[in-house]
Amino acid sequence: MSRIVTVAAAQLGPIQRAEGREGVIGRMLRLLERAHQRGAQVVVFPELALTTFFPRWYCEDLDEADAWFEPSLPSPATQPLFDAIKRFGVMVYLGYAELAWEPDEQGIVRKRRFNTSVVIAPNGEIVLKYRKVHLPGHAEFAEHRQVQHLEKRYFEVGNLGFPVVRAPVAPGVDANLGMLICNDRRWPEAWRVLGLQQVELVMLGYNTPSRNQDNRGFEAHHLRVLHSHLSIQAGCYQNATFAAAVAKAGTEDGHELLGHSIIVNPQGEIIAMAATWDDELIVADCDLDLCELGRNTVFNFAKHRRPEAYTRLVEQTGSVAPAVWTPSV
Ligand code: CDV
Repeated sequence: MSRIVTVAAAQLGPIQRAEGREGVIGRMLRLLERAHQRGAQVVVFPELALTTFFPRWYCEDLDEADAWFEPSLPSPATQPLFDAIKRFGVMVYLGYAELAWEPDEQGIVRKRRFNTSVVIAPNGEIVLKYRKVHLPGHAEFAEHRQVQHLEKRYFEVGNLGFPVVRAPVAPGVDANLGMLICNDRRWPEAWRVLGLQQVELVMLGYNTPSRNQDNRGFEAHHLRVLHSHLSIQAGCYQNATFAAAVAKAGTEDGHELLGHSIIVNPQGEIIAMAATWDDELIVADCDLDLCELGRNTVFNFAKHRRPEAYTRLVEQTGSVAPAVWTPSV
């Protein structure tokens, strides 16, 4: 019997800074209802799905940014989403800004902020939580940039690793579920940690500007989508997994975010893609048994991996210049 799960990528169009949670949740509820009507059992929303992509805005005092964060889930604002999840009986990936009071590395309980995603079960319980590891951007106001990208200011590096869990996703079908958030998709190490746990469906949300905003070199506009898709397709192929990669898209607070949300199979093929920069649903049937081929052949990790040759990967962060060869005569 095949293990088919119907997956929906629920792309969101822009969320303006002035738009309140209520408006956003209303849009998400409409997408959830349509996903349910189209038979979806798993619905994936973008990174930081409840607000504008606020790391483009500088706040001197971090506490001023608290309105963009969720101190609990469900919260009064997100309760309607949890109610709809139960009503439609779907599983949901939700990206949000998490405010947590918890001990730091010194054991001191303090206010902590993470760029987080959760998988919510059809009964409303949290199945799995992930906190973004690869935080792009900078922590201080950057004069050279036209648009700020202050993720390193607003968030701490995620401290939950890259967890994978096996959970029921459809009648009679359990799946190995993992998560990434936006910039993580560009790092093969992150995918491999999921692959080493036999992940079968990677859910990931993203907010990616359609131009390189660093202003320190030229990157052609059209390469932005290529690099996003290339990373996701390679991650799926090399780890024999499906992925649903879901964008926030369109002109948000005057700045373009690329859309092009995709669902990818374990061969690395795009099997569904968004065509707009608006709220849009794409749906694909994913037969999880297709993960077996790669996992048992080319990417049979137990047979072919050589961790003893990979020590640099965990012992070194930045690259170093290689040894220099010079001709003997
Ligand atoms: N939200 C992100 O992580 N965005 C990054 C941008 C800054 C390049 C990304 O990798 O898409």
